Amino acid sequence: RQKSTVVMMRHGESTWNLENKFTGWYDCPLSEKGHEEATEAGRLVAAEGFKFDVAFTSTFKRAIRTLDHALEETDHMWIPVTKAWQLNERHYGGLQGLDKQQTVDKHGIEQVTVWRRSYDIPPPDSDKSSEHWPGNDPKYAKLDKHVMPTTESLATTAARVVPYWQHVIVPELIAGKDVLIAAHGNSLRALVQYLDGIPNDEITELNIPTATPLVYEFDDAQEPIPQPDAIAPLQGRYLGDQAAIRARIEGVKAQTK
Ligand code: DG2
Repeated sequence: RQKSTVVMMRHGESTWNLENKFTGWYDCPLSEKGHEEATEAGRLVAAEGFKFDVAFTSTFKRAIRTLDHALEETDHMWIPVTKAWQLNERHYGGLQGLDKQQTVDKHGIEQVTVWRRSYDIPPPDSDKSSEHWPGNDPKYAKLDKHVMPTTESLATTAARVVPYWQHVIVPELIAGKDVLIAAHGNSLRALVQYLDGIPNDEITELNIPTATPLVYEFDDAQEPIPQPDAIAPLQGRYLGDQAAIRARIEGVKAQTK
């Protein structure tokens, strides 16, 4: 057997995506449209006949629900699912809960673009007394508080996403398994930056649309095989109407103008 498949997707639109708020580790649900998008994403995956052996998602209900829709539509509700905090969205620090456009109005587009998309400059810290610090969340009570972030850049997000990929998901590929992942805009940016070798000064331009399946095939050395119709710099291909996908990507960028 030469190839393994990984289909990854960002969750469908969340209530805070709809309200245009910085979300990060805030655990908001999918919006009504988000449920529909996730169901549609599952149908696209089902239409191509993909089979999966294991699935991974974050600890957030927007991603978990998205995965559920995809598992249901592809008739894979039976496979093992791992919910890993390492796949959580990048922590947005002191920006969590703020309106993205109002933040631009206050701090300017340059500063907000640095916070949203720079490689290694994190947003301002969140307060450890606030509800936004995961160390105060009973969900993470059994984890070492030292690993709980007060803010994260893409670089520090990658420092937990990439080792999780290498130590937990790659062994599944080596065992010949096909994998489904539902995660987040920035945790997936960190992952594809690693998989596709995207330079730090180019990852700033990459935006990942909601609930759009992204298909990677891996060779027997677990290296991605460039897919036809991939949108550079990605080697994986998005499923669905390519013009609509490009419009969705632009929509993510336009959340701050
Ligand atoms: C969004 C990404 O995360 O926002 O944290 O606000 O994927 O969980 O909806 P997601 C957030 P941007 O970095 O695109 O502003």
